[in-house]
Amino acid sequence: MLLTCRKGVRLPIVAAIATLSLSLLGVPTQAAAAAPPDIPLANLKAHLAQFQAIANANGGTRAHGRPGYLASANYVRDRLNAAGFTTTLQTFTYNGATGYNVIADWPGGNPDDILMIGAHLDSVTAGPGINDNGSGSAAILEAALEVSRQALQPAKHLRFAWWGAEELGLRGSRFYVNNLPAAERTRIKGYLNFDMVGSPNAGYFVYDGDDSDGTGAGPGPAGSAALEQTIIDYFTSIGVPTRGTDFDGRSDYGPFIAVGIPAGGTFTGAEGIKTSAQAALWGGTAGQAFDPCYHRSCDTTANINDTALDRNADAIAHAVWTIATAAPPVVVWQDTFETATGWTVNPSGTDTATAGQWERGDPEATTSSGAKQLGTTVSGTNDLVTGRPAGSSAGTYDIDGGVTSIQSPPITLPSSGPLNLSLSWYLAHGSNSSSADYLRVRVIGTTTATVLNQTGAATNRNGAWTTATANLNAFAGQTVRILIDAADASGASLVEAGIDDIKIAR
Ligand code: PHI
Ligand code: ZN
Ligand code: CA
Repeated sequence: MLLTCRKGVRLPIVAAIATLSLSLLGVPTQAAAAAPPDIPLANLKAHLAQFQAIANANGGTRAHGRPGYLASANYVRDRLNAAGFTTTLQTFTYNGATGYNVIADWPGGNPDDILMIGAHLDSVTAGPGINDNGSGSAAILEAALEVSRQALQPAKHLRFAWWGAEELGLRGSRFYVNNLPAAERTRIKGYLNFDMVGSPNAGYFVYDGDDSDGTGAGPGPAGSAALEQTIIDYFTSIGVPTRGTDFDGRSDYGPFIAVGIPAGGTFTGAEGIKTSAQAALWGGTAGQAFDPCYHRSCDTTANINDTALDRNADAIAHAVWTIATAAPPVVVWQDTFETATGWTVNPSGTDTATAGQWERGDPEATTSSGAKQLGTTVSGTNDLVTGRPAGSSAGTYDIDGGVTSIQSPPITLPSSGPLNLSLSWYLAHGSNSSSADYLRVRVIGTTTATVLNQTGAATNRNGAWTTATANLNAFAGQTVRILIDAADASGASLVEAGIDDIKIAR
């Protein structure tokens, strides 16, 4: 346990003067104590004892619709209010009973860049639910209280949530996500979920957001892999091996990934049986469930592996501090195509297209067996498009006769990374297309990187904006150009393409 002082950190004199002068300039300074904290196990266990006492006083359960649930919600909310959080008790109805979500916002941070952390607070009716999910509830509560103790000023806005009625089908988290206004939904850039993190016969599972295991459900929304890696990094740092657990939506992150919000989390196992390989990896008992009291009356304070609970709480703190206090990416270069920035059509002079050449403008929509050229852009009014007008039919201003290309102005990249390019694109074609047709985006410096290479096919493909990303670290310090080309080759086909919002961020 790290017992060094958190608030009264003694800064070296030079750092102290630098900090002082920054504060005199009105520049917000982040206390040097932003290192992820070590969450005290005793605090976690005190919360679990309170959840147990609440169950004991309310018929042995903290289930949806029972008084022990609302008492649990009030316990959590009172502590957050006392710590300076702005809390809301969101109500919903399920199965004829009122359910409650406790939502707690930490004031400050970028309101357009929200990190959410959640856990379900309800138990099943059969028992007090101390591992499922007093453990996750206590762990995120203690992380929130530590944010307050440190007076953390993260770059991101932090929002913690305790969900009701998870055990009846993710009811509280579904209600929350489905009732978020669309604008608010897009501000939530990540969601971390903790459901069962103190299983007595614990495994150390991290949600397989990148589907590197290749089992069950596929990968989560873009960004889930990075959340997974941040959590794995912590366990690696303490020498605890982890394994993936399928990202199948069997807990409150399900509604988040369903609307495209990246998610991550940990899990120490439920009714599944620990294999001998897993017992060799982590200790514990092979041939026995990770939690033999899963959904039973014996899921009490005696049903907790202290080491697992402590490690997971520290992993949560590590993830929250790392993600929320990371310096926001700086845009190195971007083009939204709203104004002319010096792109050159046919830069090599070898283009063969006879129609549908790249141009910047306000695109007109065409349809032919579905959307082809899109009349919508990703931002603003203009994009880069192959033949801006609609013409009298979809085939009028599509690409014809060969290749059309367009090249960006020179872009000077900073000498160190990380450098990440993102862009939006679509390729649309009719069933008369073939693999000879394509849309390609390359970055050209001393070497060439292919960002996108989408070929056609003899099927109908409708236009739909999609994002592509590429790492440009290899080009750090170089002056590069982006070259975009598209082709209707090898026989006339209906081919349309568009590009918008190219961004390089560090
Ligand atoms: N949500 C289940 C248990 C569970 C937790 C399953 C986490 C998978 C994962 I990952 C329950 O509350 O019973
Ligand atoms: Zn459960
Ligand atoms: Ca999977």
